[in-house]
Amino acid sequence: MEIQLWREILSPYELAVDELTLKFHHIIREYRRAGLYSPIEQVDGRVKTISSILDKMQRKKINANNIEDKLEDIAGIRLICQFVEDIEKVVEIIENRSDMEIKSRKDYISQSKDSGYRSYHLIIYYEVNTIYGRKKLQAEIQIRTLAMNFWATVEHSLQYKYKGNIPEHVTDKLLQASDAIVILDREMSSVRDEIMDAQNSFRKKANMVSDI
Ligand code: 0O2
Repeated sequence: MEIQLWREILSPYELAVDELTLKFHHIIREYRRAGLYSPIEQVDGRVKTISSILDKMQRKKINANNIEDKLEDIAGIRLICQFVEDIEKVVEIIENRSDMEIKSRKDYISQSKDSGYRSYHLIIYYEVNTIYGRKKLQAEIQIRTLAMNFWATVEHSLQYKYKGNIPEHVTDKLLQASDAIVILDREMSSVRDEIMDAQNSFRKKANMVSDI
């Protein structure tokens, strides 16, 4: 496929990622301005690179005619939470929005992947307006804790380094680390209320100073 054609295909996805990122950032701002704890801590977004699309097409035997149908994560948003409990709240926020329609979900938190990967995935339908008109496209939203994200980031780098064939002694370590993260998230949850209180008072104080 020619580069110009790729640009045309990916352009609405760039718009979707920009809009969704902005909207989730604004949710954080709204919570904080209201003096409330935000269940979303960080927002990240990306459009899948052409080489990564081509890899996945080959891996999943996807035909060039139905890339947009079959590849649900051309637009990807990652929402990072501090605590496991926040993930449910974030899903609820998305469920209640009129501009995002949930198509499907994958709960890799209750049941982690064999690799040890944990995250909650939503595939949504989202409409963008371009100069050619309206377009309803799919986007993947990954929701996970800071600790789960740390694990996924490290594992992703190792997948890249070993080209998908991570040596067994390293995968064993990763599985152990994944279990340790469940324990860490559980421990952090047990002090969630205190941490939330502390952060709220800290933010209120910081806001008062910046208002002067
Ligand atoms: P990238 O580079 O992040 O875009 P699969 O059949 O498992 O390949 P599928 O059916 O598309 O994937 O859906 P799934 O399982 O929900 O995975 C989608 C995305 O979740 C992946 O996209 C990764 O971002 C992330 N993910 C899934 N499994 C793992 C894992 O074991 N480790 C890490 N670090 N991330 C994972 P891509 O396109 O594979 O990769």
